[in-house]
Order: sequence, then C-alpha cells, then structure tokens
Amino acid sequence: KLYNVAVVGVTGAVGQKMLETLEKRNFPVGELRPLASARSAGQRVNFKGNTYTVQEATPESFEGIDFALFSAGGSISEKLAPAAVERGAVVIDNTSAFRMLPEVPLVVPEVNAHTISQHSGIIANPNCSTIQMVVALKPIYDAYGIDRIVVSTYQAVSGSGQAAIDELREQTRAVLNGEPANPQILPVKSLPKHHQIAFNAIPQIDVFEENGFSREEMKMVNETRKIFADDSIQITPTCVRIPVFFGHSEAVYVETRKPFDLAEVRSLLESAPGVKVVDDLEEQAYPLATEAAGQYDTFVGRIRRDLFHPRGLNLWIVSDNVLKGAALNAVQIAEHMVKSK
Ligand code: 11C
Repeated sequence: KLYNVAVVGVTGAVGQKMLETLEKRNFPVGELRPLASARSAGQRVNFKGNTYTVQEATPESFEGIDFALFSAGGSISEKLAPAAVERGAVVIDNTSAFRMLPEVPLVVPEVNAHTISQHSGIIANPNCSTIQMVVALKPIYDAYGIDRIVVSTYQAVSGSGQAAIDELREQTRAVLNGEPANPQILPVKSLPKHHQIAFNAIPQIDVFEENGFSREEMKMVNETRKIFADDSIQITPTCVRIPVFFGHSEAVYVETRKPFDLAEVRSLLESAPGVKVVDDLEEQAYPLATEAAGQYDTFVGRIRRDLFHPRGLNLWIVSDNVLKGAALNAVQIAEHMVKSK
C-alpha cells in the first residue's frame, strides 16, 4: 500500500531532510505534496528524481493526504494541522505547538512507540536536544531508574534554521577578513539584540522564561518528563549555541535510582536501538559532531562513573539534530504507523 504524504515547510532545513529521509528509507509514498508558506511557494524541490513545484499550504492542500509532516513553525502548525486532521490526515508535527497537550503523544520511537496509537490526529515530534538525550538514556532509565539529569548542550546553528546556517558561514568569512560580524539572526531572530556566533558560544537558545531558564532548556525538562511519563525526574539544563553547522553535542550527568555497574551500562548502551557507542580513550575515540552529521544514530561516549556520587554517571551524547533530532524521527513515527496498519 502507498500513502499520500504532504510535507509542510518543505523548503526549510528540516523539510529538505524530510524529503531526503522519505526517499532514502524508501517510505511507501504514493503522491508527494510539497507545501510551504506563500513566500516559498513556486520554489522547486526534488524527490526520487522528479522535480516538484512547491505549493502554498492551505486547508484544502490536505484533501486525500494520509500523512502530513509539518515543520514550518508553530503558528503554521496551529493554523493548518487541525485542517489536515479534519480531512483525515495524520499530522506528525515537528514544532512545539502541540507537544505538551495531554491528548497529543510526544514520540521518540525507540522510547515510547507504544503511545503512537493513542493519538487523535496529531503526533508531536520532540525538540532535537531532547530526542538524542532520551534515546541514549532509555536503557539506563529502564535498568536503574533516573533521579536527576544535569545536561549542558553544545548546539549546532542548523537547529535555528537555514538563515542561521547562512549567518555562521558568512560571519566566519567576515570575521576572518577583519570585517564586522554584523549578527542578525542568532540567538533569537525576533529579538532586537543579536550576538556574534562565529568563534563564540552563546548561552541562549530561544527566549528566556520568568524562571531564568530559556525556552529550549524548559523543553528539555518538560519533554523528557513527558516522554518517560515520569514527572519525578529532576532535570537541570544549560543550552548553548556553538559555531557548528550540524550535530548537537551534550554533556549529560545522570544520577540513577538504583546502583549501576559500569560495564553493564556500556553493554546496555551497545544493544540499545538507535544508539552507537564510540568510546575508546586509547584511540581518542568519542562521538564528534563532524562524524555524527548525516548519520541516523545517536552516538554515546566518554562513559564514566562520577568521582563522588555513587550513582552518578557521565555521558557525551551526539546526534545529527536535523535528522534524528527532527526529520528522521518524524519519518520513523510514520513508519511505525504504516507497520501497525
Ligand atoms: C535549536 N532545538 O537547536 C532548537 C530547534 O522546538 O523543535 C528546534 C526547536 C523545536 O535551536
């Protein structure tokens, strides 16, 4: 059986990877409908050797669609996802618009695929920095439980979209040539003030909330608890943007509930779905954004016991934020649904 698939936001960094992932994984696409905002309509995209003209997304665009993958910003999802559902499509939404609604499953297939069937039209794809962390922590959570997570992220500019990718490229060239950095996109395009990202580290991803944490940091807290269905997990995140194009890196410190054996942790990680352990200190082998970029797996290394806390575990977790962190995870959700139909 073939399925009609709409991709909303198809010209964006994630939308492009959605097309690529559908093609590479041979998803059974019948009709492909590439959609975007009026601004991007008319552009061309390629899929399986054919060129398509991007159409403006309207409520009528979803007639006859089985799966609608949304990645065009929260306000477009809020406006058009219900219209897609009304027309019988299942929406897999990559924005934060619906993630915390109790009736919307928030899904990372390696962790909570069982919640997919509880959907009532919309399934949410979590934030990229959350996805890779929970993929790696799942086997640890299952074996020992988790009391507390302290996480610092080193996030690629692609998380902020194509304009931020372009900004890092152009700004790096400008700074190396002694020209002004002229930041205009990062850390948050819609705010009046911007900071240089080239040769810098910016401890702000998205806007700040009243509690002093950024919205990105609060996503890591709230989404992780929802995905594990466990509000007892304590999480303290610091999210930082660094001048890397693709691949988020995370230093994750975990306090488990039950005592763990380090060799067992390693073997649990080695057999966990979606995880690849890269951890050989003699060979200086550990996960690197440059090696994770373009890959489907979540890479884990620097696995070590804390020096002081008896149930403290340190990990370095890296994944391609646009693939497992967005496009691939969305396609995997659709694959699960196709398998269980
Ligand atoms: C970033 N994590 O790296 C963000 C991008 O809620 O899906 C994804 C935002 C989201 O900037």
